[in-house]
Amino acid sequence: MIKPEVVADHNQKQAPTLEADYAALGEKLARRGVDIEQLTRAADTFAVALPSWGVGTGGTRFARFPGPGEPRNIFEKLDDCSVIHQLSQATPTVSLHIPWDRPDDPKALLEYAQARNLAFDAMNSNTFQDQADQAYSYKYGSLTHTSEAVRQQAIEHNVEVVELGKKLGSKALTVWIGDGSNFPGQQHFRNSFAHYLDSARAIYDALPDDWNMLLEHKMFEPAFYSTVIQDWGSSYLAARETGERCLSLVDLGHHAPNVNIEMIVSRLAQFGKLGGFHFNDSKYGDDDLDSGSIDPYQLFLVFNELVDIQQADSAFAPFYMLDQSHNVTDPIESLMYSAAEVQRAFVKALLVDREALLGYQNSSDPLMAQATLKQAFNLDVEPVLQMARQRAGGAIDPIAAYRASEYRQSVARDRPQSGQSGSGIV
Ligand code: PSV
Ligand code: MN
Ligand code: MN
Repeated sequence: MIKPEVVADHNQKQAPTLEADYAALGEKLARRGVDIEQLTRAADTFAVALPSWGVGTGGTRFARFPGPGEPRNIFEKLDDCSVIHQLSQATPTVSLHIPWDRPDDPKALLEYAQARNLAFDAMNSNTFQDQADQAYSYKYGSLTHTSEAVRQQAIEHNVEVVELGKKLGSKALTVWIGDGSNFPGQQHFRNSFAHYLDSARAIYDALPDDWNMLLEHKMFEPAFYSTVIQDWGSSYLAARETGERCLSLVDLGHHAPNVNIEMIVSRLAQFGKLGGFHFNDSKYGDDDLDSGSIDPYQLFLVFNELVDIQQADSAFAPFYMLDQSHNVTDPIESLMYSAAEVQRAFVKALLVDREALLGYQNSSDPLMAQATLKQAFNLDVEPVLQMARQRAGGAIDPIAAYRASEYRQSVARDRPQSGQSGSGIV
């Protein structure tokens, strides 16, 4: 972790400006009847999981350009995650991907994480790649393959991931499969979905009572003609058929351009089936860009729905994770930046005057309805985020503190540059 003196020194230099900005924003909010202290406390409750694979440099299907000091194993990934949480104070958990992160000794891994103030979030299974020593290939599918033996192998992998997650204190399994087809006629749509339902049920049966199973849909890629779980409709149907604790997970990059994702959020939640999120941003497809980097207003509109649901149902607590791929930035910086962007969208959504909004909706005043949303979105809540971080022991400006710490340069001395790590094209 970064030396506490480095963070303290950074905060001390930034504190006078923050105090002034916080006081000014407090006055402004007070005029709107909002208590800034309450808002800062709410900001402090926000948490989003880190993807273990996100701390390595990703790549495209054309190339990967490894950065200095990339983590070589899950322990070094946790070291980087702990720095992100130390400075951002918004990322207390890590989501593992198996087999990429399979530990030899789960107990040792848990202790290592705990010593760094980290816990484990949802576990991710992987049947979109062949693994060393497996009997059958997933080239033509996994949980939906025409062969029962291949399906069984994929089911058993998921069950193994659940068993591992139990030892690590996780409470959810996220299932994303790449199964689909590249040519019309290649796959029987009904049969493959029926296989999916059977496989999902078999996995669900192995789930502990206090676990959730999260089904992640994605429109295309790696399959370019049809994908078995391609949209929220297929995801919803599968979750509904599988069981009560089986829910849909929305990855922001997994939809067709211009799709109204906030409305999907609302629909799934209305029927009790919204279980989780993968945050990122995109311009064309599953670009896995940093959250809020392309369309922060969409992120805000998604949180506007989430906050609306949360206020109606206090038990609503979806699993949140960042799912990004960093090709040209330092992954630690990108993840800290993204965590703050998602937190910012959450805080702004809390500022929406819901009573006024409902009034404008009921009186058919579209201009004022959208102006009510914009009033919250346009407010700069940076001092609230900074104050929440500082009070929790993090850095007022995480990127500046990280650069001042020279953490990257220091780990680069111990970790030789490699072309191996990173998740590649997914
Ligand atoms: C697939 O595109 C995905 O969004 C799934 O969540 C995978 O687990 C992840 O990306 C791998 O990077
Ligand atoms: Mn995802
Ligand atoms: Mn994705």
